[in-house]
Amino acid sequence: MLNRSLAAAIAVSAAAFSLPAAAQFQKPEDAVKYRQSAMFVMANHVGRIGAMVQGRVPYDAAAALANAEVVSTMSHLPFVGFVEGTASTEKGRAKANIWTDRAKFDAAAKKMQDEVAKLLAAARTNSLDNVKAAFGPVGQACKACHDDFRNQ
Ligand code: ASC
Repeated sequence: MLNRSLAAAIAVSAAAFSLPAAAQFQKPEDAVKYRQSAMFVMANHVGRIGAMVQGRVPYDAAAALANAEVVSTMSHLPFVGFVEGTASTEKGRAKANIWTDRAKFDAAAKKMQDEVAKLLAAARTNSLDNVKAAFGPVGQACKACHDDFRNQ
């Protein structure tokens, strides 16, 4: 049976994890910086795979897999940074419809994550053809969300 202090500690951490995302950022600009940073790292590693897909650098199965793993991890990170009230400022391009059409935005994020998961699975096969086939839909998912929810 749980003793009282352990039960209290569990209750405290459960409350901490259920705090709104905004509570994780000291100021709105930090949320913007966080999501942009996550996107930047993700795009960099997508680009490294893209260079192999396009034949600009030789295919290296281990490197492709390592990059796909980073992309997969990063694909889950930006969204906690889309805190209410942090639409487009001079520092960001997030459109207000992210918050007025949140279900569509969340679905677009999920679509990207699903395509990234397929890219990771493809990278695990060590086949450039499989990576090539999975790469296009990742780019399309990135672009679709940017077209709808990012100022140009
Ligand atoms: C990338 C990147 C994007 C998408 C997009 C796909 O590598 O930084 O924003 O792919 O360009 O069209």
